[in-house]
Amino acid sequence: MREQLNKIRERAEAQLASLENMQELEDLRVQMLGKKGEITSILKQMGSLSAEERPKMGQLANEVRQNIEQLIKEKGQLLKQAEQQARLNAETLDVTLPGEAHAIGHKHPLSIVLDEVKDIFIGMGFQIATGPEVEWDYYNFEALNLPPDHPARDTQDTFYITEKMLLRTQTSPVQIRVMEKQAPPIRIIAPGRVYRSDAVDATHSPYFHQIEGLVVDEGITMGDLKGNLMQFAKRLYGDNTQLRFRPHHFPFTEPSCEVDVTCFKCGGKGCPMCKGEGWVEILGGGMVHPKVLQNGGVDAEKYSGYAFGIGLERLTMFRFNIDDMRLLFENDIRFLDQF
Ligand code: 2NL
Repeated sequence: MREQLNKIRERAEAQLASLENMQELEDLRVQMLGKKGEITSILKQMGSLSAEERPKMGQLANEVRQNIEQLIKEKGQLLKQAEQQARLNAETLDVTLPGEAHAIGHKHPLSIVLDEVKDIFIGMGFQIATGPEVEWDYYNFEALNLPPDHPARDTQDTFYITEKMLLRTQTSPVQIRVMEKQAPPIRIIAPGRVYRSDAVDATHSPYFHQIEGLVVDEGITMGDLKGNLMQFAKRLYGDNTQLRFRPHHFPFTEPSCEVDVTCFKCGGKGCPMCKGEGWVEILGGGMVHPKVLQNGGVDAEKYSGYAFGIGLERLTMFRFNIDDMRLLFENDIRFLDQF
């Protein structure tokens, strides 16, 4: 029995030396020390020993068991360390490698200029109003005093959905809707996309953006229009900017005007940008026609108002020196990355 025990110990030592992982180690533990293990089966034979031999064998068996337990524990620690080291080697991270560059988007030039325009008008007490792009003929034309035979109403110029429904050609319908809902004082700008049946070229597109403004209150005059727009132009183009008002005609304003700013390229001396004029046109406006006020439910005896319309594409092209409007809609990343 002594010999058997020593053999077991030797075999355990030999197997431990060639073990390679925790699972094999656990298998060995069960085989040696488990309930049906080799040590246990030796202990079961103890009954056949003499009373003298029994405690000696018992002691030896315990020694061998403790010995093997100790060896398994040590081997276990070694294996654990080796496994950890192997994991560390496999998961090595080179922090000096260049990172993956993520391109972050940025505002479209139209949005850059629109946000600036909004900021300026918000600073003067205006609110931003929006409305549907698919509009009733009533809000787009009729309420704005556009007679049935007006050229803008021609199917050649406007995208009709049905006889009474169309893609808005201006953002004025938003302002009619605001007048219907809200009593004066009204101070709003209505920015948004509008549609005209135009062929694409360097200065035309079937869709573009308008920023319309509307102020309605008691005692509003052309002086308010001039003062507010002067303030706007100076904020947008600098304090030296001057405005020139030219008489014009719109069906929805009376009197009406077109407004030029001193050419920001040459400062007014005359250059190719302003075609030698020293001035470039940036907007149209005027005093809201009394019929239009009434169509919006506003008492034209008590209140008066001014309105204006600005083309966002034109403003943006001036601002960034862009000579072809198509660039603003083609979404060529080589162009957009410059802003
Ligand atoms: C342009 C400039 C303009 C308006 C828009 C307007 C809106 C209401 C009442 C009266 Cl609700 N007018 N908008 C006025 C003048 C000019 O846009 O060149 N349009 C063709």
